[in-house]
Amino acid sequence: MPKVVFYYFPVKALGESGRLLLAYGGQEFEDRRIPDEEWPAFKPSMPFGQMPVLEIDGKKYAQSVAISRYLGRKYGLNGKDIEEDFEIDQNLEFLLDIRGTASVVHHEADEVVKEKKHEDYSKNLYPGMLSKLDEIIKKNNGHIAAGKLTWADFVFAGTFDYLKWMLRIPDLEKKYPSFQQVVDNVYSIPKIAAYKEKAPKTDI
Ligand SMILES: N[C@@H](CCC(=O)N[C@@H](CS)C(=O)NCC(=O)O)C(=O)O
Repeated sequence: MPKVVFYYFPVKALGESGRLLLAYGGQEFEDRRIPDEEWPAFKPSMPFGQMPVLEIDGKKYAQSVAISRYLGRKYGLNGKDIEEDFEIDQNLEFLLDIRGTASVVHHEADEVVKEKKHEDYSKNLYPGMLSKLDEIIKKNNGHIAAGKLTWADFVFAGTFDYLKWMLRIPDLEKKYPSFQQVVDNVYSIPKIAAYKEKAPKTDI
């Protein structure tokens, strides 16, 4: 059995999909949740000076989506051919576009500009993007792509609370019940339910 360590901050955010996929694969791992005050000591040892980082027998794997794609392939959660793999990547990229847009607003240093942008995007941008995502998920029977469970569903489920927080829409799943379906499809898997039960509870 390889020695596996998963390094991230004590939140779900960009790290949870990796943790969920390891749990899905039945892979035991050390869940290293590094508190902010300890981070400076770890930062230089990480491939991009950031987390999440997956370590397998001393080899480090970085970038959250690359880690999820890798684990997805390992555990048979990828597409059946390059067409399905493309669809998974394509639809996931769109989810990342939504989060990335909200993240730019979230990290805006000027509070006045930030609030103006948030108001503008909430009215003119997010509804169209979220409706499109809703349409995609409905077409895929409660999944991100390929009409079946794939690693992209784990990325969605693992980052969902973070996405809601970034968008400042705490009841997002009430507006788009299809989003909750993706989350439920992942969290109802027995190994994932068992992981959730013992994992630390965090807001995002
Ligand atoms: N593209 C990277 C982004 C990783 C990232 O932004 N990590 C943040 C936490 S969510 C981080 O490590 N921040 C600490 C730092 O940059 O020093 C990924 O998806 O893994």
